[in-house]
Amino acid sequence: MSNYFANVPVVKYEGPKSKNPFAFKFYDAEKVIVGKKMKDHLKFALSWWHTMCGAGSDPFGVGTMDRSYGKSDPMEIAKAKVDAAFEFMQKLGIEYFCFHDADIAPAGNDFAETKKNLAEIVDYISGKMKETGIKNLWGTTNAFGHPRFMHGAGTSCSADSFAYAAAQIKNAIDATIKLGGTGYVFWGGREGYETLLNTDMGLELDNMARLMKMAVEYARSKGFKGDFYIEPKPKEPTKHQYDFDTATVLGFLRKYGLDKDFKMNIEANHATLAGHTFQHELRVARINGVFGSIDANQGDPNLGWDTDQFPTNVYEATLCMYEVIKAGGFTNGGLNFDAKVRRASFTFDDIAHAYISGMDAFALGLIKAYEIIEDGRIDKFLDERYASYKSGIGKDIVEGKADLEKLEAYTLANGEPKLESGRQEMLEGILNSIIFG
Ligand code: XLS
Ligand code: NI
Ligand code: NI
Repeated sequence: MSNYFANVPVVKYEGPKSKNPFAFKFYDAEKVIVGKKMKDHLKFALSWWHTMCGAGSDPFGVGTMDRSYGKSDPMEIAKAKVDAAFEFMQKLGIEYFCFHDADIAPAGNDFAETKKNLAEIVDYISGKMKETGIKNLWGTTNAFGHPRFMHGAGTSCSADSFAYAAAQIKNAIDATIKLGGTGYVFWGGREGYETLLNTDMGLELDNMARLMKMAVEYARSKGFKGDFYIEPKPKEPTKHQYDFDTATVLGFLRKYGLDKDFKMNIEANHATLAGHTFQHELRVARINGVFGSIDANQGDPNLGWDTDQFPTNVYEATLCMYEVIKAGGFTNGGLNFDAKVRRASFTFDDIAHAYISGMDAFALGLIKAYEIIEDGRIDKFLDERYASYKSGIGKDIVEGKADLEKLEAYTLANGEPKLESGRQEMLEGILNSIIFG
């Protein structure tokens, strides 16, 4: 094993009283909770882009972190990143990783060279995976960073840019299949618009669907059995992103007949950018049978952009895990930390602290979500709140045995509805008593 994270030991569970910054306080990987190990409930994944590549630059300043791992040749840097990534995952007990093609291998002078670089690094990663048992959660392509995608990729006005994106997707799918990934993500980085004055929205959406269909057909023809995901986000980098939120994406998938192959990769900070809660997005996915995977992070309520902070908010994590449990848990998906340390947290130690805090927050979230379910008061309240649909006229409505005339007759006979309190404050108190009790 390499030793890039020299101060970081193999991180162990020491319990809530531990003051060791390099120990888990709540995440006890092997502990069985309701029939499954914590690590299998949570399926934590490392995001290659933020963790191995992100150097801390922002619109006002250059990077503060050296991510060259002591090398200068781009392919050597890429291999050192692989060594460092596997060292980090082994030390933290993280069993999955997620990547963009561009994070793992450098671009060459032309597409053929880029393709060759990617294949070489994929082989190198493959070797490390065999040695360590670490797995790929999902892969994707970066079709938003390069100037050739300034107008979008699948939604570009340029058919050549569309073709280039398609070529990248083909190779990123090959890489994902080679690495045994169980998912392939579409995050519509620049699939949106800045102004409708220059945008043929209808053609752009049709083309985006065409590209996704091509990806599904190609991957399935190569034996890919995993899930495709769309990762909704309402804005940033474009003013309006087409994959605005889960509900919008569902409409798109159904219109183009893509709903059998695609699920959602829900990102916490994207949910809040869309004016929703994280739990809302998860709930919409769950009730529509398209819950797939999670990009775990958090934003800052005072900042209106995708700050991608490591998630430490236990309320959010608890309500998230409540939805995950109700959705039946993860199958092909998992919890990918699409999160980055702050610019001033520039040491390798900070990355470990960040993951430890995030993993502990979600471990607590898992424990507390099961406590909510075992306690039963919230689920019981919910059940009783809708009891009027279990018998009488409510049952008729649900079973399709009521029409407007019947309901008019019912109303004439029964008069004003008798309503009950929604008890929001009481329920919030129950939640607190479970989280802190
Ligand atoms: C950006 C997205 C991105 C995707 C992968 O906001 O979260 O990181 O997860 O392309
Ligand atoms: Ni993301
Ligand atoms: Ni994001």
